[in-house]
Amino acid sequence: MTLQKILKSRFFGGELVLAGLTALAVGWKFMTLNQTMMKGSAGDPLTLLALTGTSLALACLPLFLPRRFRGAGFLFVDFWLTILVWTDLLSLRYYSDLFSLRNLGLGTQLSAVADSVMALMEPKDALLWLDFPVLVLLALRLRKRLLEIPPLDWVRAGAVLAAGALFLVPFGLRVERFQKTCPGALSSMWDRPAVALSIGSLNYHLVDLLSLASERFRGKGTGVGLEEVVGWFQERPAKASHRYHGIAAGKNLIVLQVEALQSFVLNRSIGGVEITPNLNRLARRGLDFTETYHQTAMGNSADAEFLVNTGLFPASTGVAYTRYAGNEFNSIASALKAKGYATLALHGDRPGFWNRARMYPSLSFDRFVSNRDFTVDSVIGLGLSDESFFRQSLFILKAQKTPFYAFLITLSSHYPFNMDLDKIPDLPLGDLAGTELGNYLRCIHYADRQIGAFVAGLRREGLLDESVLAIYGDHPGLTVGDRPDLARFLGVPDLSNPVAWKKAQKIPFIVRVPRERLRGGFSLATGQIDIGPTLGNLMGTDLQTAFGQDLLNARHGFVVFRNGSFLDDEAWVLPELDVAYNLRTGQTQTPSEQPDGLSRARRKLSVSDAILQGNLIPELNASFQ
Ligand code: GP9
Ligand code: MN
Repeated sequence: MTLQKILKSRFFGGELVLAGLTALAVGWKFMTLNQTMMKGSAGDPLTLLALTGTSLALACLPLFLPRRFRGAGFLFVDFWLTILVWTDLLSLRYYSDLFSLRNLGLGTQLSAVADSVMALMEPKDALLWLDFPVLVLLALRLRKRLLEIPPLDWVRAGAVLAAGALFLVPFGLRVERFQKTCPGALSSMWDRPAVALSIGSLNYHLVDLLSLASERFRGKGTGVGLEEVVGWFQERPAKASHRYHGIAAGKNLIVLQVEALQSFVLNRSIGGVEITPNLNRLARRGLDFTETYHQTAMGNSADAEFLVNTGLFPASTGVAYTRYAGNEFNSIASALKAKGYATLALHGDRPGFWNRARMYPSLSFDRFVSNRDFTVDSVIGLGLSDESFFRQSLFILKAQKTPFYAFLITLSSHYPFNMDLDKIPDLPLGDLAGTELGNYLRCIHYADRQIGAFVAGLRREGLLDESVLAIYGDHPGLTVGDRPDLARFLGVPDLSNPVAWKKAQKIPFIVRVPRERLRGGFSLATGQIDIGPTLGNLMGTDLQTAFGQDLLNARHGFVVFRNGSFLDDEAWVLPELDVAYNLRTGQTQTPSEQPDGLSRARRKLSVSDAILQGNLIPELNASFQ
């Protein structure tokens, strides 16, 4: 049958050809997008099939329209999907990231980006629109043949629906396979390009749309309204004292978030070599919070940043950085900005990772120095080596208008700790050589050395005593598989007792106050959520909507974890398991010994969730006035 005949045949009316062409055009564009991100990424047969299937399913949608609108329907589908591909391309050029519907609400940031959009366009982008003249011609032709097109009847609609569902089968299979190989990646969306490379860029957008739609459908479920949120803050007990308030007011604030830094490495040696001599010195001469626990959930590094900078809990599902970048926040940066500080975040990875490029403006960072801005002269693992990162960051801070708040996030000590081992110095690891723990110790030793060089640089430039320097670990790096090696290293029989393992996962939190005016060890239970209020106190600001406490003016520690468990200075309670542990002995005790803690913990989480889900910070701020 010739094309002419096909076009003329009644059943295969031109509309099916048009649907096929639309699918072909759309599929080709998204495949090109995949190829742009990484050559060969659309080569996996199932990914290819899933991409084609989804394109066909979307191209079927106009067939449900009344016949006079169908031609326009195909153009509509092709037009918006082409816009989507183009937005992705521009977003990749600007953020090294893909577009997400979740970032649609970031109107405030649009003006900043708008100027660059024109600059980001490239002549070859015109190729994306090459199919349009052909489709327009065919659509017009279809319109002329209106009467020959079958009207939308139930049988026909059913057939189209069945075909569409069939086309989506490879999508379902691909997503299922991805979820098995990379659990949690779809709900946290920490690296959108990585997801799109695996399942296909068009399918990534479909997942993005479906997850957003299902959240909206399920609604905002905390059951806690604004009045209750305001009430919770009003009823909050006042601080016990105001010691050291504003002791570093007007000074710079430099916060270092160190990748996978755990506290067991401090004050330990291996083969006669001190693992973290620089952190040890800082801890000795500064404020050292020795009982600090990470509170991160699905968002790892991003959750740590979020906890510290906003004093809110991580999102109950998904990740605050990728889900709520459109919200308004009170943060360390917003509080200091109000006092005339310049605010900047520095990190040697792609700006789109963890949605940072979108989240930082919402956290009131004026500037984000990413691998786009650094000279990427040496790479370890995921990005710029810590050595180069600190060397260049020092240079940037030196030129920075003061006072400033600089938030630095390191990268080289990232799991699995073996990515570029030849680039970092060895340690006399003995029988730990080649193990994950051994590699971890090497990475941490390397990170410590770079921190030492950075601190020496700050001193040389006259910045050290003009700044508060805070350092903490974002989350543990070692896994359960490392337990036997770690027990041997620590010289304990085993770490299978939950309390022993919980403690082995503690992170450091160290603060150096200008001229080392404050020193001391603090053993109250500390969480990352306490870091913002504690630094705020030293800087003379108040983070009114933070859930943590200023540790310099607190009598007792209280740390709530995202899963609803919590600990104080005595016990660790896991309500879901109906068990509690004495933190000193590791023995179990009944959770009912902590009745207040349980309701306090629940309340904190639900009020924080209500703020996040309802974007309540503006109303809360108004209520404080
Ligand atoms: C990526 C880095 C690592 O930029 O922050 O993130 P993580 O995998 O630890 O969340
Ligand atoms: Mn991390």
